[in-house]
Amino acid sequence: MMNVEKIRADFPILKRTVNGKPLVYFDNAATSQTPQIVIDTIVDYYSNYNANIHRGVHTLSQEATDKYEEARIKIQHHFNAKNAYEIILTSGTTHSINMVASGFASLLKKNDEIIVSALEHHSNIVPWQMLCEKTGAILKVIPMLENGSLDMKVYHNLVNKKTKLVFCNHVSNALGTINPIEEIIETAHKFNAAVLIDGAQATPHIKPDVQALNVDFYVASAHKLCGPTGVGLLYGKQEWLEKLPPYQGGGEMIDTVTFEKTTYAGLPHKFEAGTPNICGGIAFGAAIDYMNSIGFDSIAAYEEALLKYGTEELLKIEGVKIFGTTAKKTAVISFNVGTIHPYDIGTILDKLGIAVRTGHHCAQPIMDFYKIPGTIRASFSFYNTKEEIDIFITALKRAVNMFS
Ligand code: C6P
Repeated sequence: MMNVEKIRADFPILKRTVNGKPLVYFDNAATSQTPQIVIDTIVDYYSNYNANIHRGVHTLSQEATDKYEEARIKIQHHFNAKNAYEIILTSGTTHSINMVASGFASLLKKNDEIIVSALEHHSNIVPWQMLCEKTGAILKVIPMLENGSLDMKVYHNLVNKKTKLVFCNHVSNALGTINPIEEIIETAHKFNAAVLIDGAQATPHIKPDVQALNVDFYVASAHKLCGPTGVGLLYGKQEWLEKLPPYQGGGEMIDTVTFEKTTYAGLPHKFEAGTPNICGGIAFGAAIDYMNSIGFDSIAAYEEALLKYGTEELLKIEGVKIFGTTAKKTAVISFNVGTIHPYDIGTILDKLGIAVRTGHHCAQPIMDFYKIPGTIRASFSFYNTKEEIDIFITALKRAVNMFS
């Protein structure tokens, strides 16, 4: 059993007020809050061993390098990657996807096919459209169904021997749907297509095992799982990372440089040009330790109870329509109330101390599917409580009354 009061005490921000009311933070899918141990790790880095890594023989540089590489190993173990050098530290999910998309420009030819799901964040759509413009490859879409799941029958018909790559999120940010990524990966592999899974919304709730999934690329951002912003990972199978060309040229990604020819460093450095977010990487490791100290089974069970309670209470309010109603979903509730604009409700909730996200959630194709401008999205974390849901429901009723 999780001791939520004890966990809440780890997060200094949860003690603050907003507009004179205790903060109720239900915007965890946008970014999670930061526990003291991660804040302390950041302070410790800048107070005691701030230095550039892989470059110096001096003590501070050695200490920073050791901590950074220790973080990479923590991340490797967390995702169960076979090798630490298959973990590329990036600035986040968006950066990781762009790295792979840019690399595939040299592997695709005209009329090759790549497949995207209808449930994607813009980060997992736009880089691929740019890739298609460059290469003449064709983008195919797995459609979605009314309940927010993917139409897997269509997927099975879309994959064929022209398919080179399939990319899909593990969990939809706008709806919370957990996608059948095992089936997506297995089917793609029958046709030798590579698969990239966007784990930005799954990693706060689920511990992915990249070897068991047999996935080719898995990407995520630290800031969604109690780490800092500006850091994330690209996991890639060794054979794929070796096939892809470097994303950027610069310091630390080379083996030798002359004006005639440059040879590149091995993995992971080939993809880590320039000074990385050293402190961020180390703090990412601390965040993973923190999440594991709570335990992903406990997190999933607790958040499921919050989701169930929140959904039941919300549906008692007249006019509420929830988008994304699959049985397998994370603790995200995307909804509207009658014809009230989501932004209007979000603004009033903020006046009452409650943080939710409103709008299209960087997933406009999903909003177009439902023919709505956007939704109100309440996304829960393991440090939220049923009491906070009660406060949210009372506030929402007040907001709705103001508009009816
Ligand atoms: N979604 C949300 O409120 P970055 O910004 O690179 O850390 O993550 C981008 C991203 C990619 N894929 C998915 C599924 C995501 O949810 C996100 C970020 C936030 O839903 C901010 S837009």
